Amino acid sequence: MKHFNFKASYVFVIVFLLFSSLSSFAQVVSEETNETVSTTASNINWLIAGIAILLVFIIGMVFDILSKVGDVQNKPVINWGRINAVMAIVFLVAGLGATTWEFMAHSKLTVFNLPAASAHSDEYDNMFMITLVLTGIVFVITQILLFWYTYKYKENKNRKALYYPDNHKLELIWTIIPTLVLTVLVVRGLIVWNNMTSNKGENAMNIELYGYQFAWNARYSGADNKLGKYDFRQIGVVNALGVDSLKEFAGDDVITTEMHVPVNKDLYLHFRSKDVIHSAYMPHFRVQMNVVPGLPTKFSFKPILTTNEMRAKTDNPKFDYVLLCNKICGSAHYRMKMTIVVDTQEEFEKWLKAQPALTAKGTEANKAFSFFKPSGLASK
Ligand SMILES: [Cu+2]
Repeated sequence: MKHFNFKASYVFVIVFLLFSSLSSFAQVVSEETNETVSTTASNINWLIAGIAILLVFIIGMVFDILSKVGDVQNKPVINWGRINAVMAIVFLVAGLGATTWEFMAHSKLTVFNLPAASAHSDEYDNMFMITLVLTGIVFVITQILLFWYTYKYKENKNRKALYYPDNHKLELIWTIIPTLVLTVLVVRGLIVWNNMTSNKGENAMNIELYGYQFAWNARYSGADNKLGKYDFRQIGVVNALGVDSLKEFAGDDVITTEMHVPVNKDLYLHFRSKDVIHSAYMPHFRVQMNVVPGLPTKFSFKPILTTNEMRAKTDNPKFDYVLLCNKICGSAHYRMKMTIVVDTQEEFEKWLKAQPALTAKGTEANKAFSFFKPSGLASK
């Protein structure tokens, strides 16, 4: 920019004036409707707006004077081209430095530093890292080129811009290479995803996770390993999940507020929401699934480390696996959390037997049940 355009600064000031006065006006109106709020805050807002407008005016006038001085001397006082070029390099170095720092500082806080806690964790992490490294390399190269060329080709009176409308070879290269790379990433991702989410067969234990504002319930399928039917019309104070306990398979179902799962056992999770869209997120197991009203979703996984083993490995006696909601679903979304306890087989069976089933008959059936002996399913 050769001269600072004073007309542009006028437009900027008018827009700023309009915006700040409108927002202050809105604040005053909203405060007048609430008598308990004092007008001090709105007075301060007006003061800040006034000072800001004054500052913009003063800065605009200083640049205008400098540009006029440049006109008189026939030599610009401020070399905007050079300032822009230097700022590009400053931005590049600071940006890459900040990115590196961000990765070093925050990667220590991620679950990637903990041992893999589910059977599919390694495959998932591997895929994540490949994508991160590939996109990271492209990110660094493109940022360096972008800012370096901004610096290299800064304004120069002795240089004329080259008219270079298109280059088919270049466009083919930057279309085909990303297409091939993305195809490989997406296809591999699909294979891993299908493998992760598919039902692992009859031996997988069916558990339902029921989300609502703002908590979770787990429902175990009991001795028959089949979740009983539910009906939203039956949801009420007593029957929070709307499970029809008179229907087939429902009597032995167990509803809990803490989730216990046995280690090294395939689990088949069924997600259901009562009200809005939630997202069941179990970061240590690399599991996340949307929980949508009216649309049951599913996910399967196998925990491979018990809570106690994880506590020993991480040297953190307070460690707990968690189920979080990863979708902002309302005012208390942040506390929509449930503890997950990964037990040994014996511990889990003992815990489950201590939980009451929906009906007394179901409790009897569960007492004689062992999840790890499908042939031993109790009935009579
Ligand atoms: Cu939620």
